[in-house]
Amino acid sequence: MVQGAPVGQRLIGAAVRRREDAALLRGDGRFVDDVPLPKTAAMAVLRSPHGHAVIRAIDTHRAAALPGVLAVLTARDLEGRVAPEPPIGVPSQAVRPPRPLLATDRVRYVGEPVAAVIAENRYVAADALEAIRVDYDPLPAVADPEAALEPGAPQLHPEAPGNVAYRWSWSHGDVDGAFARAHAVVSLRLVNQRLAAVAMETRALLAEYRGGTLTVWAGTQAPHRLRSTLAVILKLPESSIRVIAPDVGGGFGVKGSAYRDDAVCAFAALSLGRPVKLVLTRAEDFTSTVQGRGQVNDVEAAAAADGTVLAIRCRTLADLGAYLEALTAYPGVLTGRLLTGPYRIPAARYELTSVFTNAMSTAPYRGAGRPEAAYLVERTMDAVARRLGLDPAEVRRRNLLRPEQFPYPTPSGLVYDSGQYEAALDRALELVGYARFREEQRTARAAGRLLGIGFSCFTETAGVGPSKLTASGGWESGAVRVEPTGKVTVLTGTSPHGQGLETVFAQIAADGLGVPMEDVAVLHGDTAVVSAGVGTFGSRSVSVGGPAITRSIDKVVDKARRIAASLLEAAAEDIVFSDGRFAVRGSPDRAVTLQSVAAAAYAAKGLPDGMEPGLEATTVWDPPNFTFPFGAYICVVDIDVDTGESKTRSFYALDDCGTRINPMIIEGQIHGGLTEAFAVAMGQQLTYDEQGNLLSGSLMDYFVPTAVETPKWETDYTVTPSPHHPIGAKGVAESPHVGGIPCFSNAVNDALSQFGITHVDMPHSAFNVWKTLHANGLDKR
Ligand code: MCN
Repeated sequence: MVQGAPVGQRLIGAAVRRREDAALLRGDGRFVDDVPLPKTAAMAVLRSPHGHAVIRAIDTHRAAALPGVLAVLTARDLEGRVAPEPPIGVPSQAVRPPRPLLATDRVRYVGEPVAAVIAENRYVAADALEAIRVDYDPLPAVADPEAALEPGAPQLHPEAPGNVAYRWSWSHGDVDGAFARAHAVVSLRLVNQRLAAVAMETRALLAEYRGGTLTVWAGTQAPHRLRSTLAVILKLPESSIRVIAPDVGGGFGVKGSAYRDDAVCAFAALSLGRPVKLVLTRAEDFTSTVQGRGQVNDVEAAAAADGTVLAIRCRTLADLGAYLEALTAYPGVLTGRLLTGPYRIPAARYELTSVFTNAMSTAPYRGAGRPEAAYLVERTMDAVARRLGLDPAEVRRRNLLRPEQFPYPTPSGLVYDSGQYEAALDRALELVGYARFREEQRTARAAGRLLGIGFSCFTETAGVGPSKLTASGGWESGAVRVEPTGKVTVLTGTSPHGQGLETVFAQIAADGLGVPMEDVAVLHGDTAVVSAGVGTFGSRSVSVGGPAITRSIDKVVDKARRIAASLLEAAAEDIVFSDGRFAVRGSPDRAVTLQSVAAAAYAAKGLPDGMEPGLEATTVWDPPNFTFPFGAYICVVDIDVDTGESKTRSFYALDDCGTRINPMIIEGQIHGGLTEAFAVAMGQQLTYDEQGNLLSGSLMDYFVPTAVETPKWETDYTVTPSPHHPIGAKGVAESPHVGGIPCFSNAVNDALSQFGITHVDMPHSAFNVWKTLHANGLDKR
C-alpha cells in the first residue's frame, strides 16, 4: 500500500511510506540551525565547572570589551526584567527552591548557566567565555542520592532540609499480612541508572524580536508550552510570542519544556533587537540537558509456593538533580503507578523519596517512569521463579491478568483498559521455540558456557491524558478544514519530531473524509497556525491527538451531510456518506461530492437556514483514560566467560497497541525503541564523581550503538483495541523501551545464575559482567 491509494481503500492499517522522509533523506530538512535570518548573533553560555560552589564575583569586563561581543549577561542584568519560571508538573507537596535563569550566588551542578555571551558569531562568543572571570568558592558536593540523605551531607537548598524535595506514597490491601504469610519473600535492590537522551540534534533555539512579536524557532516537542513559559518569564502576552518547531532532530522526552538558557536567549533577542541563536555543543548537551532515570528501588515480593505473587512493596529513591525541572515528578510517580505491572497482585505499597543532588536535573526521558517500573517488576518475577525453582514463563502466566478482568482497577488507582496478556505470552513462547532454547541452555551449561533467556511481560500508560490524572493538561487539539477546493487541512497541537505524524494523521483524515491522501495537508508545530496544543511526548499523539482529529472529522461530515441534504433537497437522515460522496439513501445517483459540498459551504449558497458558512471543525479532546499497550518479549543471549561480552542470539518482541494505523511506522518506532533499550541495558550510564563532575559526558564515554552492535529484532503483534479510543488505537512509541530493558537484563542475569550470581546491575557492559565474573573467580575456570 502506497500513497495514492484509490479512494475507498482503507488507509488506516496501511503501511504507507512516511511523507516526511524524502526531504530529510535529501538533506532538505530545516532545523533551527538552518533558519536563515540576517544579522543573527550567536549566544554561548558560561557554565559552572563546579558541582557545588559559592559565586563570590563575576567579572565580565574583558569579555565585553572583545571586538564582536554584543553583550555579556549575568543574573544582575536580568534582575527585575524577568519573572520566575512557572512550575510545570511539580507536585503540590514539593519544596520549590528558586532557580534563577543565570546563577546568582551559588552553583549546584556542573553545567549550570552562569553567564551568557552574545556575539557576532559563535567563535567570538566562545573566546569571550574564556575572558569571563568567576571567583568561585567550592563547596562539598553530593551527587549520589543515597549519600544526599545521610546526616551531615552537603545541603543544596535551605528550603529542602535533608535534601528532600518531596515524598509520596500509597498502599493498597493487606501488604504486611501477605508478607507475614508468604511461602517465600524475595528482595532486590534495583538501580535504574542515569541516562542521556542523546538526540541527534542538540538543543537549539533562535529568537527574533520584530514588529512587536518575538518569534522563536526551537527544537521543541511542545511549542505551546514553550510559548506560555516564555510569556511568563519575559512578561509578555502569549499573543506577542510565536513559537515554531521546524524539523526537530529527535527529542525523546527531554525537549518538552523551556530551559533556562532558552529563556536567556529569547531575553537577549528582545533586549538587543537582533536575532540570537543558541545551539548547544554535544558536551553541553550532556551536562545541561535533562537526564533520565536516576532511581534506586528497594523492592520486595511475597509469593505463595505456586509462584502466585501475594504482595509487592517498593521504596524508591529518585535522584532529582540540583533543581526541580518541569515534570520532574512524573517518572517517580509513574513508576509507582505501574508497580504491579500486568499482574494481578492484590496488595502493594509504594514509597517515593525525591532528593536533590549536585547533578543535572532528571525529568521525563523515553518511558518516564515506566521502564523503571517494568524493570523492577520483571526482575522481581524472575527472582520469584528462581527462588521457588519454577519456570519464569510459568510464574508470569500464573500472575497475569486475564481478559475478563478488564477494565482492571489496579492497586495504585489506574484502570487498565484492555489486554490479552496470556495470549501474547503464549504466542511469544511458541514462536520463539522456548522449549528448544531451555534445552540448549542445559547443554550449554553442562559445557560451561553461559546462555541466558530473558522475559518481559509489560503494560504501560500511553498517552499523557486525561487531564484529571496528569500533572499538567492532558488534552490535545485537532482541527479539520475542508478548503473551498475540497482539499483538506488538518491542524494538530501535537508536535512531531521524528514520529511521522504528518503521514499518520493524513491517513486518518483521508479515510474519514474519503479523499486521496495527497489532498490532505497536516500542519503542526507553529503557535501562529495551531491555536492550542500540548505536544508530543508520553506516546500521546495517536491516543490523545488522534481522537481530536477523528472527532473533528465526524463534525465536518455531519455538517457536510446537512449541506448535502439541502443541496439534494432530502432529509439529512436520508443522506449516506461513503468514499467522499453524499448520496440519498436508495438513490445512489442523487449525490454530491465532498468537493461540491465544500464549494457550497464557502459560497454560502443553498445552506440550511441559520447555518454558518465554511466547513471546518475543532476538537479539544480530553481522553477518559490512558491507553495501556502491552507486550511479551523474549531474549536469548550468549555471554563469553572470559571477556564478559554478551551477544544477543535472538530477540522477539510482540507488541499490542490496539488498532494499528501505520504498521511500517510502528515497526520503525519499535526498532528504535528496542535499540535504545539495548543501549540502556547493555552499556549506557551517566556517572558523576563525588565532586559532581560528569565522567561520561561525551560520545567516547557514553554508549550509543551503531548498526554493528545492534541486535536483529524479530517483531510481532496482536491487536486488542482500546475500548475508549474512537478507533481503538493505543500509543506505542515507548513500549519497546519499557519492555526491552528488563528483557535484556533478565537474559543476562539468567545466564549468570548458573554460577549462583543472583543479581548484576545495569548496564551489563562486557566490563561490568567481567568484573562480576572476576569477583567470583569465574573467569579463570
Ligand atoms: N502509531 C500507529 N498506530 C498506533 C500507535 C502509533 O500508527 N496504534 C504511530 C503513530 O501514528 C506515530 C508513531 O506510531 O507515527 C508513534 O505514535 P505514539 O505512540 O502516539 O507516540 P507519539 O507520536 O506521541 O511520539 C512520542 C514518542 C515518545 S514519548 C518518545 S520519547 C519518542 C518516540 O515518540 N521520541 C522519538 N519516538 C521517537 N522517534 C523519533 N524518531 N525521535 C524521537 O525523539
